[in-house]
Amino acid sequence: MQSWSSTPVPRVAGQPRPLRLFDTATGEVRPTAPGPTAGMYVCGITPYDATHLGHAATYLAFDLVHRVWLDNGHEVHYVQNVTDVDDPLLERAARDQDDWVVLAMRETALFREDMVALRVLPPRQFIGAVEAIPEIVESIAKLIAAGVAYRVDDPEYPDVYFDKDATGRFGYESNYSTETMLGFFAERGGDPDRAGKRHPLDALLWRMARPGEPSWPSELGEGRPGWHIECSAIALNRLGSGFDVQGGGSDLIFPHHEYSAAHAEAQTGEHPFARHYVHSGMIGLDGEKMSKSRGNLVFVSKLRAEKVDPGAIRLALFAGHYRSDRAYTDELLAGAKQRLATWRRAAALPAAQSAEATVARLRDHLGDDLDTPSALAALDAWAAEALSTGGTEQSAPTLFRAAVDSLLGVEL
Ligand code: 5CA
Ligand code: ZN
Repeated sequence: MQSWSSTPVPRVAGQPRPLRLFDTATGEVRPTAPGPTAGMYVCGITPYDATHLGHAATYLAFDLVHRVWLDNGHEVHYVQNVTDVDDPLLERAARDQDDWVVLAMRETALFREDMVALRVLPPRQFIGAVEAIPEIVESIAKLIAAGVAYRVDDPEYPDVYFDKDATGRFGYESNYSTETMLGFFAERGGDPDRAGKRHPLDALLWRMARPGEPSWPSELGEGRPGWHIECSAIALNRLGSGFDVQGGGSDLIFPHHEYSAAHAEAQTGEHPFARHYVHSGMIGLDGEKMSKSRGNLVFVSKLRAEKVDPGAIRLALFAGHYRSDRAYTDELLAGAKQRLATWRRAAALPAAQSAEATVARLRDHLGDDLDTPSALAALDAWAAEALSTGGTEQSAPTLFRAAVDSLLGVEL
């Protein structure tokens, strides 16, 4: 698929700081240690509705990872998928008597526009599930050949499933108990009660064609892919085993990222699939997780139509830590607009006190598991002083502006 256009990222004077991130698998903040090229895969949208602020928060968190790595002189090989065929998309299309292909294309196009407006740096490869079907089929065939995938005993629909114990490490990514896994599996697209499975937690790899459902011919028989194998194959084929960051919202910790990793590791025999599993918290509205199924959504496109500055949307979402579940409120956005206006006034001054120590603090905070609340506070302090006592350094407002642009993606 076509990715989206990039905005330039200015170089910022001073010393970059390496990036440490919380890893779900080990439960600790650890240094990322990319080579010259850092590899990142972030799970993309299922395009049946517009991008809401929860999605935006997740892509903005990983945009900061991207930017901090760039600041450290790494190239970034960023890959993102689009789940452009899956049950929720087909269900929405059926409900609205819409063509699922057209629905997916329309919402993906809107997503790209939202990402450009929010100045999210684009993935190098933006890959749809449909276009990846041949490579997904190849992955599934390898799992069958390795004896870790099997067909359910159903003559009508002999779907292919994955033996969750294939690697002997199942559970290492989420660290959840079997009971917790079973709960999330049922809640998040799994089918614990499917007759003929060897274990309730075995996951679907290939669904044989059903009447009225889209399907593709393949060596596995006419059908369509399961969800986890999609991201597993797309990531593995572009980034290889042991890439730096596998990312997404915390609702993907289980089952999605556990199985994506297990599918890949069972094929390659290599561990780990990703060196860090990084998860952003859930954005809520009115006390509940913002989600398409609940319908309690604030869309990025709606805020854009209301002429809300995308910089204010970024700052509203950066006001809380990326890992914390947090609420979106009108007050949060109002506060972000005010902060943006103050920073703009400070950046427009002809001269100010030095910004070097502030930029160092910004880098320190971002390097420390993307601590944006502390980073924003440091920038607030500089702006307040610049606007009150000020200073005579003419390059200071320019340095401040470049650092906010490059590291936070906010244009002043
Ligand atoms: N297509 C799959 C991933 S392969 C999917 O989960 N799509 S999605 O459209 O439901 O979500 C897209 C991304 O936004 C995922 O990373 C998901 O974890 C994240 N996300 C969804 N809802 C929220 C929310 N309320 N807050 C923060 N992130 C969210
Ligand atoms: Zn995914």
